[in-house]
Formats: sequence, structure tokens, C-alpha cells
Amino acid sequence: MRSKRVLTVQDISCFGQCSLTVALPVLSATGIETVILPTAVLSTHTAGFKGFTFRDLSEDIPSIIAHWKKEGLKFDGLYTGYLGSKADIDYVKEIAKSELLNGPIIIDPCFGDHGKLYGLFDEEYVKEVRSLCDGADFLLPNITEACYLLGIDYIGRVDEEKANELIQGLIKMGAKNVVLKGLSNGKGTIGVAVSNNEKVEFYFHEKLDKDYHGTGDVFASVFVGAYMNGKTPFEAVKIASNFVYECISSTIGDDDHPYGVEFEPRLGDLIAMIAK
Ligand code: PXL
Repeated sequence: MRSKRVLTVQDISCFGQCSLTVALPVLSATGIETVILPTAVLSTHTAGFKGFTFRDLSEDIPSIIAHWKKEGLKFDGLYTGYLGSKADIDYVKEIAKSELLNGPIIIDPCFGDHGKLYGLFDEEYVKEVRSLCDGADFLLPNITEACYLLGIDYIGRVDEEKANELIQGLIKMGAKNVVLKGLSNGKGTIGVAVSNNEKVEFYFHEKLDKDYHGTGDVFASVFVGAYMNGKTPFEAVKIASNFVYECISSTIGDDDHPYGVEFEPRLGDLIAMIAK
């Protein structure tokens, strides 16, 4: 049996352990054939670095799509992360409804955190991402992104009840299922809510006292890999949460490593989690 083939569309941040430098190794470790469509090349990610370069690759995308169509390529899933422009969002929509895709659409909105938008984005971009979420099989926002997508003020602390409300709003907006990250129930834990058709389930675990950039990308990539391997959405959330926890604990002692998580030495554990 051939392995599943997933197309992931996001930027290449050359340095910084996020977007494609995470998605590609993580998905490969889960046994997924990974096809990439880079939307831009940046010297580093945009959080915590100044003066980064940004080369927009959007112009190349139409001919890449046309070539893939000509070759009759097929993808079993589509996973998007940090895109970068309205044009990229339009191309993703085109791929999603084309003959290239025969499988789930998994969208990580990837435009903000901690109540704020990432540096290069504005409300106009949020509006475009909103339209991309319509019809997504899984939408994976953090609390900031959920609030922006719903057009409401940022809610600092989201418990199970509030999470349910946000999820119902996002489903009304057009997402079929939602994985909402970053919940807190006030007991030193962090949690994820996952809706699967009508049902919402929660997974909480101990919160580590340090935030790292790129953990959303690690989470989303593991979720996609696990789900495409036949795990239920809830199992995929558990594996992704536990893996991110492991990666953060590995990185915490390393003061020279503030820009991302050291996920690479843990990939063996991920392979074992998927095989279980
Ligand atoms: O991890 C999300 C991400 C991806 N790519 C770039 C980013 C960010 C978040 O800031 O700047 C370029």
C-alpha cells in the first residue's frame, strides 16, 4: 500500500524551526509523503528577529499548479500554515477545489498569537483567511486566531464552556471541525478542544512555564500526520499535545535556543507514538 501523500502550503523560514522546516521532517517521520508548496522564503521567522528578508514566491504558484495538473498529480490531503498574502490564499482555494485534491483540507490559520497579529498581517488578511476556513475539514486556531476570525475581542482565558462557544461560532462560519488550542482551566494545565461532528472533547495536560515560537506548527504537523495515519481526531490531538510537551521540556534547559523547539531529537518518540 502506498503511503498517504499530503500537500503542505506554507513559507520557508530558513532559520527558526517553524513552518516548512518543521512540517517536512515531522510529516516525513509520521510516514507521510510530503509535497511542499513554499509561498515565500524568509531569512528567519518574523517573531523575535529584526531585519529579516522576505521573498514572495506567489508569482511562481500558478505555473506550479498548472504543471501538477498536467502531470495528473493527486494529493490525499491539503494542509496549510503561514501563507503570507491574499494571492496565496486564492491559490490554496483553487487547489482545494481542483482535481489535484482528494482528501481532507486542514487549515492552521497561522496569523497571530497572544492577542496580536504576526508582524506582516492586518485585518484584511484575517478576512481572507476567514474565507479559506469555509469548508475546511479541520480548522486549528489558537485563541487569538479564533477571536480574530470571529471578529470578537481577545479572550485571555478560555475554559471548556467558552471553548464550546468559540467552536460553535467557527462551525457556523463554515469549518466542519475545529481543534482549538491554548485552553486553560485554572489548574496549571493547558488544553485543546476538538470537535468531531457534533461532539466536543477536551485534552488537558500540565502546562510548562515557557512559550516557544513554532510550537503551533509542530502541533499542526503532528496532528496532520497522525490523522492521515488513521488516528481519530482526538487521538491525533493527544499525540500532538504530548509531542509538543516533550519538545518544550527538551528545549527549556537550553538558553541558547529561544527561537523554536528542539523537536529533532524527539522524532523517534513521535514515530513510536504513531505506531502504537
Ligand atoms: O510559526 C508561524 C510562523 C511561520 N512563518 C513565519 C512566521 C511565523 C510566526 O511568526 O513569522 C514567517
